[in-house]
Amino acid sequence: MAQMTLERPEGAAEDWTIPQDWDAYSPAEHAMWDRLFERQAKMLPDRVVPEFMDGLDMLRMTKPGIPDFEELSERLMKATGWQVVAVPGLVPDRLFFEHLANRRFVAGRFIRTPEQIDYLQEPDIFHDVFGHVPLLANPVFADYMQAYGEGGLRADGMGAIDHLARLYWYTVEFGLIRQNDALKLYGAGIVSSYGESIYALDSASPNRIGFDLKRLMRTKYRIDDYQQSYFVIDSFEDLLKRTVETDFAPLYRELEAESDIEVDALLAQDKIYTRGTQSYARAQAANA
Ligand code: HBI
Ligand code: FE
Repeated sequence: MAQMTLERPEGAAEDWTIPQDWDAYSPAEHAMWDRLFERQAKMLPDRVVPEFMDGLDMLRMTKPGIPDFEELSERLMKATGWQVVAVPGLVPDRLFFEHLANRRFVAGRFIRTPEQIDYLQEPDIFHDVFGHVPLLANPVFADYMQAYGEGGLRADGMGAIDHLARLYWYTVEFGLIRQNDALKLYGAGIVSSYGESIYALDSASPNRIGFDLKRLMRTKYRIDDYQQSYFVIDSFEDLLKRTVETDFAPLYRELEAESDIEVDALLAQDKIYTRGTQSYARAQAANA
């Protein structure tokens, strides 16, 4: 998503990191984390890719309260060389890529309020840490996230961030995976959302399309509501292979010459798992 110019917030370091200041969290903030965690932990086990649950366990995220980034990073570092650093909110794209390329995952330190429990504009600590961090303990996905950061730095130099951002959106944030002929969740934006964890697998409304890099990078996405299309990968190994083996420079040139694809469109060449009715999106638009 094209970003307004962000100003470095008061007190943030050159790389926009801030102390997590774990001792400053209130009991209410810890309780909010526990409430969100319990709701997801109850409903995810047979929906989410098993590697996600393995990551939760290995990182001891199952213990109550907001995770302490220092403890989390110590375990994560041993597993895949990643660490979690606190930032005040969205950081400029280039910096975001820098952090990923150096195996640093930037996470908001704030947590949503009870009024925001089912929708908030900016990623909070539950989205970032519960949604994104468990899979960073998986070596192949950890490599993919670093490769994405390196790719982002190159894309920045070619004015191709918007196309590359779609890859992040439709995999890291809202990706689905096929395992033994069942579809499972792995995208952080889905697994950190109660409603979308149900909708993304069970609803007849959205399209579910086999991963195709170029097709995906032409496809627009929703930032304000559930996705109208999801892309399905066959494995993290396959996702990593398809991206690191691609020379993006010619791909970006081809993309320049091709039109965007609408969020609800299906193409003749698509490998279609679900031809969505888009009934949810239509109902939302009617009530808007
Ligand atoms: N900053 N803190 C933070 N978290 C993100 O997920 C994030 C960001 N900046 C940019 C960004 N994501 C996306 O636009 C990337 O695809 C570039
Ligand atoms: Fe995210």
